[in-house]
Amino acid sequence: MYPKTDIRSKENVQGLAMDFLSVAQQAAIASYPWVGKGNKLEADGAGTEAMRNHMNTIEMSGTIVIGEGEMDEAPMLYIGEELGTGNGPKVDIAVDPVEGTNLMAKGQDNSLAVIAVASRGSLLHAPDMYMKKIAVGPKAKGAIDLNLSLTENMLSVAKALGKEVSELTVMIQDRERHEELINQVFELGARVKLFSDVDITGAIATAIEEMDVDILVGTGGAPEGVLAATALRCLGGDFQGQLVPQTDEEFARCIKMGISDPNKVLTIEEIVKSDDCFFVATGITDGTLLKGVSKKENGVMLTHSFIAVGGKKQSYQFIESRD
Ligand code: VTB
Repeated sequence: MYPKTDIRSKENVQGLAMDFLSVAQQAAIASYPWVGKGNKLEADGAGTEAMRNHMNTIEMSGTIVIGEGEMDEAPMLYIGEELGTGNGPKVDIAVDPVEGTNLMAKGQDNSLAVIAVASRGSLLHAPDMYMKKIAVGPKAKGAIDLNLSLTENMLSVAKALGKEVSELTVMIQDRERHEELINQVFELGARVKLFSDVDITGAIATAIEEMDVDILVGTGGAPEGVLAATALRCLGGDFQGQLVPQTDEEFARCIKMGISDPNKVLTIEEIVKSDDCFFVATGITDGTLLKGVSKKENGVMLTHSFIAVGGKKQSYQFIESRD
């Protein structure tokens, strides 16, 4: 029999991975009725409620460090909310019950339910603001520096990968603020892969060979940055992030959340301080990483999930499940 309780009694965070896989699956299934219905709030509410209910049954003492709100904004999962039975491992939890809410409300591809879990105190408490990000897969670990230009990073990543710089593919969110980054890719004769939303998928793609992406770069949400950094830590890739507080108020919020130098470039080890972590995602709508939820005969719900666990193995799995 699977020695579930033994793993937990050793306070092993990773022993919770299968429980959280189920949390992500249930959140995706709960949001499914809202796909393409133009109602972001209902979709988010359904996913959130499913996550909360399932997380509360898990033998752990969990604290939300990245959620949907920064205060008690019920029904959203809020930062500081405590979940689980109170027994078992003490963990930090980052969630996005519906990542890509706009996409899913419009019935478009690439929305996901995502969760990152790590031992207590090891995830950056990122405020909901922009973060500059760069991500690469395992072969280019150590070859990135967000203090340098994208051109310099591309030259260094190409060298690490043993490729010509013109052979690189760089994923960038299709936004006006990224015009300068996109031009740098073109000037080197390399390829961009622009996407509308969900930069977590782009970051993960750098660590999965079949997805043919070498670098993810751009400015997106800081919470999504922590989720992506956890995935890459598990996959053996690399990630750097720099918060971009745009007002005095945002700067003050960083300080309040314990970030003493909000303008500092943070390494993956500073964003996710432990290998005792894991990342789970379940597709809501079809996407480049995962297929979405679908309803089969007799009401059976088919889901597709991705799970990566930190530590020595740095492995990942794709899981198809019928519920
Ligand atoms: C970013 C990105 C997310 O929304 O937060 C983006 O990290 C918001 O960017 O993955 P804009 O303000 O330019 O719309 C996502 O794409 C989806 O939540």
